[in-house]
Amino acid sequence: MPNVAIVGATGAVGQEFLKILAERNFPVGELRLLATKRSAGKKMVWQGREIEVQETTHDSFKGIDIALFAGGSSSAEYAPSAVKSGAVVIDNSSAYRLDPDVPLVVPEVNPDDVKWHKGIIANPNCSTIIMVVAMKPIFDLAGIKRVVVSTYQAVSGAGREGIEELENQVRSWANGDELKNHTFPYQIAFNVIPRIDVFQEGDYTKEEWKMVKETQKIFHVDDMAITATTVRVPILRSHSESINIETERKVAIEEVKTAFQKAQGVIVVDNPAEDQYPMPWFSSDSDEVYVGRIRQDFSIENGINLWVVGDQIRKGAATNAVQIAELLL
Ligand code: 2RA
Repeated sequence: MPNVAIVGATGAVGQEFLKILAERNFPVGELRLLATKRSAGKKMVWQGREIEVQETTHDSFKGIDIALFAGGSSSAEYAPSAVKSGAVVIDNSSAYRLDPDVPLVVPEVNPDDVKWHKGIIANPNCSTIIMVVAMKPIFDLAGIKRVVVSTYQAVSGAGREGIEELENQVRSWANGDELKNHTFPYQIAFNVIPRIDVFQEGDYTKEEWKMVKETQKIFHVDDMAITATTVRVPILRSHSESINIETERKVAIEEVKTAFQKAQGVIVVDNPAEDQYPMPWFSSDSDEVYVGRIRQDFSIENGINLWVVGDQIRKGAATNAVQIAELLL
């Protein structure tokens, strides 16, 4: 059985790794939990085993077969050491995603890309993963010419601090206290913030460029036209996305619906007559991407509109990484 290390084991994604490894009965020999110095010494119980969290160092990976990195700056620092020790790294940070020597993998979309890894496999950004799972059935059916996406991203995308900030602000508001913000640039409770991560080229944010460039890499279509607006909303842990797709070929909307019914990793919730559509409150804590509001875009020749929701911590991060590890096995 492979020996597995989790780097960033005490954070929101790290904790989800523990849950998902257990839920999916992933075979684990030794489980090594690594984190910053601050968390070292903490004890955690996983599947009846008590495990002490260790500080991540360059020597932490001896004997490890698979290293799951939860994200953050530790990846750029320690992933090369893990690879040198003989581990395969599955990395949830953005450090290696666009590196041409590193496959960027969503198992429902491009599973074969794991085959050419050289020690590191990158897990895409959460909003990208959720979008590409929903794009895949349409891509296979009719080809994709252009995508216009607007996201409604949960505070969990900013980790445990993001979740705590929203909870604290709601509590402060209920108590009549001042609302304080540290993680987000403005108050997030009862607000939406149309900026995730830093501004970059053309006044697009880093998150928006991730959705463009990562999607092109995953589908191996460098010139797929994609434009994104990414927005933080006061939701705890599922991201929602309004996706407009222009296809290469004309397809009937019924064909699209049938393709979604058969698609891997997708649950269709689309019954306007019964007022049913995906919503983040109901999709949280599950591994599938929920697709609904499937309808023709009447403003162009070959257009489709979708409303897509997925748990950011699970399919958007930890589940996708564990699925990649399953492909490796
Ligand atoms: C966010 N995409 O939602 C980020 C997390 N990877 O902030």
